[in-house]
Amino acid sequence: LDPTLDLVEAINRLRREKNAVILAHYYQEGEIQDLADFVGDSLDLSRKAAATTADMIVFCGVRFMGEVAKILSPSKIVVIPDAEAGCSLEESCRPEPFAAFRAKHPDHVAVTYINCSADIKALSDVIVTSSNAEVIVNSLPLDKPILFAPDRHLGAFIAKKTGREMTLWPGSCIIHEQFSEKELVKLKTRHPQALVAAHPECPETVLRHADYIGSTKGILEYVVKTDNQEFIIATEPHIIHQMTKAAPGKTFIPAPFAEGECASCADCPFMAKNTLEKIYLAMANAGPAIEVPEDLRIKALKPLERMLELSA
Ligand code: CIZ
Repeated sequence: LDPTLDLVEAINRLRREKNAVILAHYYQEGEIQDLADFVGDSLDLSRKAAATTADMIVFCGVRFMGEVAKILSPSKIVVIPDAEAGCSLEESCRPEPFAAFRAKHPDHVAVTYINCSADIKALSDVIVTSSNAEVIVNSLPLDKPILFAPDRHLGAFIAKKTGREMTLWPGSCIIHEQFSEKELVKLKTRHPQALVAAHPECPETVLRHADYIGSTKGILEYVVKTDNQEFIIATEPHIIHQMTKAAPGKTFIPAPFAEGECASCADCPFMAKNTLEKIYLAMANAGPAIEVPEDLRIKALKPLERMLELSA
């Protein structure tokens, strides 16, 4: 690439020429969030993907999010800046062992977190995000036990909230898993006025110190509307970019990992693969493009549509 190229200008030109819409997750770098047409969580971004009239969807997040966009909008070109932007939760749940897990519990409803591959979605009854998991689980027939995959912390949190019996897949997010209870307690003593907002992918040992537990969107709304100046944020810290924009006078402190760990270690390494340069190239080359074989797409679409209906 020409080093003098103004990437933002070039991306804006391609956005017009290709009739593209740029979607960015809250965990993206601030400069990517600022460039996007829509910034949000995977639920809101899937709704945008399903409703768009654009010809090209540029999904700045991780691969499974682009895959959801393609499943919902198969006639669109869906590109992602980096084909290697995976997800540890997706990795933890492979189709063969998941099919065996289902087969072992034939009377259970399979409720699956959106952080998984299209193959796993195709084997599921309903998909959830952290924004709608509680509502969706509450809507399921009471006589049906539930299988929840792949995030065991989110599953345990939802089981506790809803009082539903759940068998959990043993997966977790490499980032949320590492927030340290001990360091969080130490941080709270240094900031006694700070309220703690945590994502339900965090272990229970962290959640027990939280004043609010919710999805990225929920946490964002909480810090904006709560009459307090200081918050400790236990999720991927790039969401602080939106918090600072929405509540400029407030202070947001990223929750810590274990003592001695780097300050930015809670940055998701998969989300961080996306850069302005790669966005520009993905738009110019119409790739890496997400492709989902039609038979798989139809199977994965069903539980996604069920999610959209149940959380409308
Ligand atoms: O659903 C999402 O976008 C994720 C990965 C987290 C959240 O809470 O929004």
